[in-house]
Amino acid sequence: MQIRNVKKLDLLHRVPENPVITVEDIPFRANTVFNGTPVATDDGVYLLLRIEGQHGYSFFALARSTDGLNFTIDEKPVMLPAKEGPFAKYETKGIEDPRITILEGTCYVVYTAVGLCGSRIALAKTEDYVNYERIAIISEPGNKDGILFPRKIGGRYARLDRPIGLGVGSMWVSYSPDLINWGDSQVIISPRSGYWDNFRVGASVTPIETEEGWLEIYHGVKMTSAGPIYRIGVVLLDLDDPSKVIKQGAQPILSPREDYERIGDIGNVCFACGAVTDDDGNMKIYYGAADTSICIATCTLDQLLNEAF
Ligand code: BMA
Repeated sequence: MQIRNVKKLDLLHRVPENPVITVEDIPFRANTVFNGTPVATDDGVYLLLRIEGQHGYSFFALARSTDGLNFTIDEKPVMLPAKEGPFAKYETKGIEDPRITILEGTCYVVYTAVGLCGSRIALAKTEDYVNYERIAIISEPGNKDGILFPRKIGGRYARLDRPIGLGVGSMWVSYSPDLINWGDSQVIISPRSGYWDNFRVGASVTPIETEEGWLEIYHGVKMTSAGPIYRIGVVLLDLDDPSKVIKQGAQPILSPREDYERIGDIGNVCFACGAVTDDDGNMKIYYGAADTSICIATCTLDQLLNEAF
């Protein structure tokens, strides 16, 4: 059933142009496009897109926009799974779900390297959004949804990630002196029994620093007899010690309801990979819908801080 008026059901507002990027916008043959991570540039907003090719594995392409809404996609992919060198054996099944963080003036991309031994988090950087330099694989297998914090915390670099322990996906924080060696890992939030995020939780958007704490927009998965449902929620973390939860939204801020979120290669998925906030606090949250298209939902930072908890 298609709900006619979803406006009152979710805190986030879908833009009427949704889906803003579909596979028909890609200038080469592909299967789907989803889970793009945005970055505000001097030219507007760029989105590093996850594209799944028709061969079945994922890689990245670049979309450019002056208004953050209408995008043009570069003619060729910008980052493909490594075919040689030390990364190759960890990317045989593709590269997925990039997340951009600007840290100390450098654009870093944390992505999931998928190989025969499982999923690992990898780190790369770029100066022009077209050429990417791989730096290191920074986790063991069984990990994904890695995102760097935009500044050091207590003198150390920090990241969120989602290791799978005993089949349970929780959101963790880890620290590093050099972005390559990571440790002091602590769990932050775990699936909540009886809630919309009862199966898995993981970081989605680069943590947003506010006076009240780090605002993290995360994804929560509910497992049902018909399969998983991916929704978007919020949690506020202590600025000095992000393993401490200040508060967590009891309800999601966006749930799959529209056909483009319900129907696709993986139905019932709203999966954010980044947000852009302007000087007035207006936010555009970029999310993959049904693993088949890229969509945008809006709100203000104040609304998230005041109404989402
Ligand atoms: C997660 C990730 C995402 C994907 C989501 C829904 O585990 O792999 O890339 O969008 O599942 O299929």
